[in-house]
Amino acid sequence: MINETLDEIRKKALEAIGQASDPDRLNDIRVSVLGKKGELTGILKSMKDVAPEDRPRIGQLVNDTRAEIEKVLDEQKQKFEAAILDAKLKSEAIDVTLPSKPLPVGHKHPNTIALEEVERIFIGMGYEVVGGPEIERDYYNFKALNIPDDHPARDEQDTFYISGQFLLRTQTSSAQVHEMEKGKLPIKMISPGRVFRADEVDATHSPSFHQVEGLVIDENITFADLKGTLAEFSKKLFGELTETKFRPHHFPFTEPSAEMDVSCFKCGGKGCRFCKGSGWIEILGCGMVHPNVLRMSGIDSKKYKGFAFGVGLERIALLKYEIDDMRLLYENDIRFLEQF
Ligand code: 2U9
Repeated sequence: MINETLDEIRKKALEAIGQASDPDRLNDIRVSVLGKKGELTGILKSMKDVAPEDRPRIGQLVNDTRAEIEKVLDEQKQKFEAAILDAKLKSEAIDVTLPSKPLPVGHKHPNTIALEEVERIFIGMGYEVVGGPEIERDYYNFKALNIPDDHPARDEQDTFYISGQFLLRTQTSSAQVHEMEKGKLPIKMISPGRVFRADEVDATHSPSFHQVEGLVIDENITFADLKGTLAEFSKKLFGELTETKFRPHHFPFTEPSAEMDVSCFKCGGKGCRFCKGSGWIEILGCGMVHPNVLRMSGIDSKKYKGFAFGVGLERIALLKYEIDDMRLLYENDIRFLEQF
């Protein structure tokens, strides 16, 4: 009788194990068959009804059945665990031979693109790129550049004064004065950098913008060197067909001084909306370095001559990329910057 019941329990348990679809179900079977209140445990409890001489044999039978069910349960559990591990490994597998996902790459600011272009052109002509401090002494920003104490450019409205003799430079010429003071000649340099002027913000003005200034000092430098250099620069920047025109002007630090126009690179000089019908576009200021400027930095103005020029970097960027409002260059709207 017990034999048959045991056989029944064994068959039922093995069948249930064979049909179990996950480890939880296996656990339920373990509890219902082998647990404290399980079917097999129930048999052990009813051993008291078995004749004493039969007990060892029945006991052995129960233990064998238990061992067999446990063994099948364990095997099945291991199969499930192996399958789960296998699925996990498959889902986490990385194919290292796949090409990488493209990472979003930033864009250069139009000012940076324009600066790199200008630097490339002058480096190609043998110029050195020299930086300088944005906070300057009054002397380097004004006096050494032949801008006397009562000159309108010193007006509080134009210059951010810090304290005492210190101010935010209004032009990068100050960096060139430092270079001249070193006493190493000849000089052939450009000095790009940020400058500051107490201007209201509008489409063409900002209290902080960038300049690239150039300075060449050597024996026998003439206005022809200046014209040739800047004509070549213009062709490289705006195209080989670009023509240049010099108009007389005045700067305290150069004598004679001029402003340079380039033929409109949109219409080729015929006149269009871009050049406001004139065929010319104003690009930069320039001139022969004033003898006072050379002398103040300890350079023999009889022996040495120089030419200098200054260009607004934002102006170049606005023209080259046909941007009609300078404020766009400072807002750093990614949708704007992505176009360049
Ligand atoms: C030294 C001597 C002379 C630099 C020069 C200009 C003319 C000029 C403007 C361009 C647009 C300023 O940014 S802007 O508003 N600059 O017109 N700059 S000559 O002359 C120098 C520089 C250094 C020692």
